[in-house]
Amino acid sequence: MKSTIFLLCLGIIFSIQAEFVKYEEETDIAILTINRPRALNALNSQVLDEIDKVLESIDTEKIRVLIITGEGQRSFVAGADIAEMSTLTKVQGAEFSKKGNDVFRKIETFPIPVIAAINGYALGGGCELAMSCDIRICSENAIFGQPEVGLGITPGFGGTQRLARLVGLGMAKQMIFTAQNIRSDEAYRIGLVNAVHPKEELLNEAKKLATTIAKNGANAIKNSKKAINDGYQMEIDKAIQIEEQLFGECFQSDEQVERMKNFLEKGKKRQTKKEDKSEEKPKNLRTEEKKEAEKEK
Ligand code: CO8
Repeated sequence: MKSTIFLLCLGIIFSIQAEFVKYEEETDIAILTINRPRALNALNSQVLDEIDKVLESIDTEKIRVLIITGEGQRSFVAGADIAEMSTLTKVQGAEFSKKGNDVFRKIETFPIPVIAAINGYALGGGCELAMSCDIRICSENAIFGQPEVGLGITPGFGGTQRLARLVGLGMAKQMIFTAQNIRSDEAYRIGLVNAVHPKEELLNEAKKLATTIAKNGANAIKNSKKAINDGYQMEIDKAIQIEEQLFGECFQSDEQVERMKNFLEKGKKRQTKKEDKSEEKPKNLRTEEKKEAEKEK
C-alpha cells in the first residue's frame, strides 16, 4: 500500500517490476528501464524475454509514447551479455541473434513512437537497441560503438543494417570495422542521435518530447510511423501508395473529425475577432485626421 502511494506521488499510475526490466506508466507515457546495473544493463536472454513480455502487455490505445532507458548513471546498455555468448555454438549464436532481432523489430514496428533516452554506454546490442527506437536522444556522457569485431563476431541485433541506414554506409563501416567508440557529440554530428542533454535532464527531456508527441492525433501518429517504416525501403512510386492508403484511413476517425472541426471553429473565432477590430477603424480614421490637421499647421 505504502509503495503504491509513493508511486502515485511520483505520478506513476501503473508499474511492472520484473527481475531485469522495470516498467512504469505516467498518464499516457510509459518508461521501460533495463535494470541490470551490475552488468551495465547488458542484454542476456532473460532481459530480452522480459522486454518482450512488457511490450506485449502495453495497451497501445492508452499509452501514447514509450521511452526506453537504462538504470543507473553509467549505462544505457553495454551490449549483449558476453558471458552468455562466449560458449554458444553456431546454431545457438544464430538463435540468439534471432531472439534479439525479433524483440528489436517489435520495438521498431511498435504501433506507438518509441524514444531511446540513452544515459551512458550504448555499445553493441545497446547501440542496436537504441537504433530500433524511432527517436534517440542521449546524455553528454553517452558513448556509442559497435565493438563486436573486436570480440570476433559481427553485430547481430540489426547493427549491420540499421547503422548504415541511419548514418550512411561509409560511417557505419568505419564504426563497425574499427570497433572504436564515439562520444555523444560525434554521435550527434553524424545523425545517430537527435539531441544531447546534460545527464540529469535527459529523462525529463525525453518526457517533454513524448508529451509534445502525445498532444497530436494518436491514430495519425500511428499511421505516420507505419507509412515511414513500410515505405522507407521501397521504390518511391510504391511507397507513395502506402502513404495514400494510410492517409485515407485517417478520415472519418473521431480524432480527424474532431480536430478539423476545432480548427475551423477557432478559425471562425479568429475571423470574428478580425471583424471586430476592423469595426474599430474610426479610431484609426481619427488618427489619420489628426495627422492631416498637423500637416496643415
Ligand atoms: N556483457 C556482460 N557483462 C558486461 C558487459 C557485457 N556486454 N559489459 C559490462 N559488463 C559487466 C562487466 O563484466 C562487469 O562485471 P563484473 O563487475 O561482474 O566483472 C561490470 O559489467 C562492469 O563492467 P567493467 O568493470 O568492465 O566496467 P568499466 O567501467 O571498466 O568498463 C565498459 C565499461 C567499457 C562498458 C566495459 O564493461 C566493456 O567494454 N564492456 C563490453 C562492451 C562490449 O563489448 N559490448 C558489446 C558486446 S557484443 C554485442 O553486443 C553483440 C550484440 C549482437 C549479439 C548477437 C548474438 C549472437
